Amino acid sequence: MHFQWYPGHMTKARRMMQEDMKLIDVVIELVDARIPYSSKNPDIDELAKNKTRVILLNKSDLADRKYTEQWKQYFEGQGYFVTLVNSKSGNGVKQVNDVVQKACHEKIERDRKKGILNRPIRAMVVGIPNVGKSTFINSFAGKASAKTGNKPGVTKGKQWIRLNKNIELLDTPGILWPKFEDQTVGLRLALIGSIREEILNIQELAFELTKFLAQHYKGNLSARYQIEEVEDALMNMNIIAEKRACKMKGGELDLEKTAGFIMDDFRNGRLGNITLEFPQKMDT
Ligand SMILES: Nc1nc2c(ncn2[C@@H]2O[C@H](COP(=O)(O)OP(=O)(O)OP(=O)(O)O)[C@@H](O)[C@H]2O)c(=O)[nH]1
Ligand SMILES: [Mg+2]
Repeated sequence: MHFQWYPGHMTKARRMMQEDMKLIDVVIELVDARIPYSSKNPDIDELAKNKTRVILLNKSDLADRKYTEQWKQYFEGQGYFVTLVNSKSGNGVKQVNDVVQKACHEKIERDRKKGILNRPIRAMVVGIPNVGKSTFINSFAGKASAKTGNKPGVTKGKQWIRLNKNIELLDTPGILWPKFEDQTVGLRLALIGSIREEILNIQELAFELTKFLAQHYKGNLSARYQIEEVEDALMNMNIIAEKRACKMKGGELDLEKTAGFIMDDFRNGRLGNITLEFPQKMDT
């Protein structure tokens, strides 16, 4: 499978983010809890060096809780402050404030010694496309943000959104690029739907998914489609097509269509809570 990427204006965006870094205290990085490694940008470590780092394991509602906890510990072991969120429902979003306060504890203490009290922490939200940055910001900010978000008259310079009395957010969420060169990463991003559909072969994706499920989540397909699962991934796709009477005009099984609804079910959590990569394999 070949993945095409569109790095385009990447260099410029990177330079802008580098500038913005000077203005902030803490970087809040969103990763997808189903693929915390593959959805994490490698450049950010260089860009955000010397910054306090918070990782949000977003879309945790779709991931496998057991592994999400393992990923949390994994990143904590690397010095990050980590918490689980579901930005869509708002679950865990409130706790982000506490985590950010904790992460910035030293800075707050330093301020206090200098006599600066209650200066809001300045944060930047970053993450790869589609990871949920906007959803998170909206959820975190609540309704109040609209009022204070766009100050009229500020034509140049940065704009800050006051999330609450403790945190201000630089208004442009930083878009980062995933690890382009790694095809496994590409596959996993495609599986969760982070890469544009048109450039991918849906049947191949569904095949890779069913193969993975047979290895790590045996029984999930049976539960969803009421089938007897077998070892062979392609065979399972055929069985599902048969079960759903998913056929073309000539009576042949329509695997394209079958692949489509399998992927759709997966991405919407209807195949269960699934994590596609595990921390113990990422330690290299
Ligand atoms: N299930 C679930 N879906 C989520 C969650 N957070 C975001 N989404 C969905 O993910 C999709 C992308 O969310 P956005 O907030 O637009 O992502 P983004 O990072 O701002 O994307 P770009 O602006 O393209 O970089 C939307 O369909 C959201 O509803 C979550 O925690 N759980
Ligand atoms: Mg967005």
